[in-house]
Amino acid sequence: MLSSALSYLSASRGKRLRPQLLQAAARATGGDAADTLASSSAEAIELIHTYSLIHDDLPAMDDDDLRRGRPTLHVAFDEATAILVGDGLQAKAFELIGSDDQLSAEQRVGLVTCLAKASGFDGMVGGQGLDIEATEKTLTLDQLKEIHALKTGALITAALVMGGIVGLANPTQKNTLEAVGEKIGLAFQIIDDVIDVRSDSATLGKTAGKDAAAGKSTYVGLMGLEAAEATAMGLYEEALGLLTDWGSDADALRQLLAKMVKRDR
Ligand code: GRG
Repeated sequence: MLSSALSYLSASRGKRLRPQLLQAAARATGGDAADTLASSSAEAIELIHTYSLIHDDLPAMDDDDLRRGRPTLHVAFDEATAILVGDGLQAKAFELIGSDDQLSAEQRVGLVTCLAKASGFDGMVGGQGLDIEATEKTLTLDQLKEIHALKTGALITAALVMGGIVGLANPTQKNTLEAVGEKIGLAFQIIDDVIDVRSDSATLGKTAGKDAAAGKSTYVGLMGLEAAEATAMGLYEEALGLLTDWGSDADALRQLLAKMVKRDR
């Protein structure tokens, strides 16, 4: 059963933004060789992201039946399978990094620690907990930002910082990558709310309008559509501005930042 569920998952890939970000940050700081070296970490972060979507779709969480244009895993199989696949993907992520002998021991420890922190109580899981608590409550903009910084932003920031670890970034570069991650992570989430209103389920590959219908605060609900979009674009410009002094090795990263905000799904 688990292997059929894994085949089902691999037939419906998402946009793979986090692995692309990680590899682009590795290239920006360590060139071509670092991009190649980053492949295990890139795969690992996508596994964590995929696990989070599977668990988020479960009836006890967001209870959704459509993801990446197909029935969610617990609908196509059953809840026990979806829980186990999520758990297994999470463990596999750390195994991939820990067993990559092309990376130094120091890099592996740094990568595992960064990914674990961003996924756990101080990151994605903590944000998901706050998000569940906030259902049916009207939040302030700052409260919404705090939830999304943890739930969505932490993993996006980790992708950039992990790329820096593989690329042997210096402390200044690492700080810049972290700051870029915070800005683009928030912009990405705001655009998610914008396209959730503008788009339909067929384009999104997931149920459109779900958050507002479930009584959740959204950026569009709190700010209005145009202000939300303008805020996201402003954050994107700020993120890009942080990379002004970076050379052509950062071009792939710049292009990805644009892709994260100029999207319709
Ligand atoms: C269950 C521990 C746990 C956490 C779930 C990430 C998350 C936390 C929930 C997902 C809810 C959601 C739809 C958030 C909006 C932003 C987001 C993460 C969108 C999905 O990411 P994409 O667009 O998806 O990169 P693809 O399918 O392209 O990989």
